[in-house]
Amino acid sequence: MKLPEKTLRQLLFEMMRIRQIQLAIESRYLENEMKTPVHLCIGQEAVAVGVCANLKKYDYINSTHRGHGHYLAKGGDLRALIAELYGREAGCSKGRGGSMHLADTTIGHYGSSSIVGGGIPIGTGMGLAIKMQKKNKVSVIFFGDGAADEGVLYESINFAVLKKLPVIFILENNQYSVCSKVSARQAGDNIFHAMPAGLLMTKKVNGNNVLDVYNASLKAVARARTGHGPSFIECLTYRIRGHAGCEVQDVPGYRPVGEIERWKTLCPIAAFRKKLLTNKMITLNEIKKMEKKIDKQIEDAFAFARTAPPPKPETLPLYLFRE
Ligand SMILES: Cc1ncc(C[n+]2csc(CCOP(=O)(O)OP(=O)(O)O)c2C)c(N)n1
Ligand SMILES: [Mg+2]
Repeated sequence: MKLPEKTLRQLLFEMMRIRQIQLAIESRYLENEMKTPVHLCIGQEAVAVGVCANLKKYDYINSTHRGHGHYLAKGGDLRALIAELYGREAGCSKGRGGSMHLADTTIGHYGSSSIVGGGIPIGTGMGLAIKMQKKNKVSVIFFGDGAADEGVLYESINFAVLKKLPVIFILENNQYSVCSKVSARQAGDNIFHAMPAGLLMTKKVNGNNVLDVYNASLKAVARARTGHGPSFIECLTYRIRGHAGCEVQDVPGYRPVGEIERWKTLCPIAAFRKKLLTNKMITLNEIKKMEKKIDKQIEDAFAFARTAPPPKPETLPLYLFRE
């Protein structure tokens, strides 16, 4: 399938934007002004971008602790993201959530969770709500390979298949759960093989190829919107940084020598950029302009967040669940 040049350039722009924002967060993280753990998605940008490019604003997503990319790709406001990291009232979760608890229901982002696998049953339930309300929406759930170790995934898949729900399960397999390699936790190389064959669309794609992710999720979205039920897409990718924090905070010794360097050569952005340049769909000058535009947005967002007021102490009891 041939995509319009505009769409291809947009995919590149979105991935570059997420990368530059991650790097900017990382470079300021040791100042210790952001009072939140951060889980960077450097190297995994193609998954968020390839999937969300097929979604409408009114579609739902549920995200994870490593969720900056999902939030931005779904159209989340950058100022509100950075303000959230700085614990400001203007943050997308009013400064109470931090990096792992981003949410903005106005763009269909129904939250990210520090509970691994936490978004899976929620997003499945949202699929049930869509079906019962006869809405033309889809519910996308992003989760990691660590969440695929949990029973809740298989219960939710069963329920989604049984009820033919418009749910799309996006497994972002970056091959590690903290320091534990996927091969030490899963019986086979392919987690998607564990899905009930023939009962839902299952696919494994190169999660570092934005077009592969885009094409697979395009099909999944079309199936979900036409009442054909759930899909499961395993996106193989790699976490370039440590589990949490910035590069210097990575724990040494749990990854084989050379593995990070090898995956750096498979960077989803560099590969796609090269493809567009080779096919004369973009020029280097245009890419430079994109970078500058993003840098400006980043400067603006950090300046905004740093000077924005924190929540007032007397408002602390607000937004808590009470019976
Ligand atoms: C239910 C639960 N179990 C364990 C943890 C501790 N924990 C936090 S992040 C993480 C790794 C999750 O790995 P994965 O789902 O692959 O996501 P990734 O960090 O690779 O993006 C674990 C085990 C948790 N937060 N919640
Ligand atoms: Mg993982």
